[in-house]
Amino acid sequence: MTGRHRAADDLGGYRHLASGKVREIYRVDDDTLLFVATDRISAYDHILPTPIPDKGRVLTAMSMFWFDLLAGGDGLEPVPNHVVAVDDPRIPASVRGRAMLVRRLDMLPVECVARGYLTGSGLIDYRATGAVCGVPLPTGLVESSRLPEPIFTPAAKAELGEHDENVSFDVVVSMLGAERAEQLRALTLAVYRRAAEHAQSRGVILADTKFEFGIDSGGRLVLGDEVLTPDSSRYWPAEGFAEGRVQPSFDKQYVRDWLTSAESGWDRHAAAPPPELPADVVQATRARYVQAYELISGRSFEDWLG
Ligand code: Q0N
Repeated sequence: MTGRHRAADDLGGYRHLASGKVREIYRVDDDTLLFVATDRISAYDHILPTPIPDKGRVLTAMSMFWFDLLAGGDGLEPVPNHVVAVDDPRIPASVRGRAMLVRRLDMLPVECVARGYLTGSGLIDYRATGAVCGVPLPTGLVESSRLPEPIFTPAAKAELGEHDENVSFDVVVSMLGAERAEQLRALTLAVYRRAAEHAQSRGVILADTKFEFGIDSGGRLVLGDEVLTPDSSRYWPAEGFAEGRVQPSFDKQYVRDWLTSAESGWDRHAAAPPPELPADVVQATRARYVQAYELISGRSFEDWLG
């Protein structure tokens, strides 16, 4: 331990098991975990000191919309997931609406990323090598280019605070074997295509997304973590999309614009932690999360568990 992170506390008598930047996992019993989305928000690799009210509930509602759709809600092949319940007496009242009871899985140590557009670490790899995770791409692509077809760009999990490391498909084969690796690639791309098509129909581009899979007690591959949220995905407004420039983030653009404005007084390349967000930036950002959920799901956030 570096000492930069304090251990998270237990919750409602459940032992704290693991932390993400903005999520926490607790042990309920031998087979069941409590997966909690917090209101914390990250930007420029920092967790900001100001929470976004309802962010945890919106992201949980959005994950559940996608888990339900992928489980057959769209009439296509059901994709199994780890969710047991979101409305259950075992969920402490303090986290109701932003917590899921999930089945304990044997998590695979690979971040399964699908990309339909070129940006972020994909663009960096492409500029250096002409490929992303060993997948060769045509010459002449630029920031935000749509790819000829979606690609599987796995990453190996890094320690908390480090960036996951992009790896080639062959590294996944060496870690998990060819059969499991091919199954992961096929499922990741199939789920991405399904979600991107749905998002497109709602006027939103799903540029890329990251899944975590686990193996259940019957040896089946199961979707874990949260899925297709703005924290695990890049969502861009379809309106105004143009390659050749960085696209505005559907959810975090107000935060980024303010943090990089003179008004914040913050230098994102210096060591200092980011400052508290002003109330108007918090409210605009909360509204963007709610808008993204309602647009993509066609559901009203008011109807989500309160
Ligand atoms: C688990 N993590 C990943 C998000 C990322 N269903 C499960 N069964 C067993 N373990 C896990 C899950 C799930 N999901 C996944 N850690 C444990 C890391 N998390 C940490 C919290 O933030």
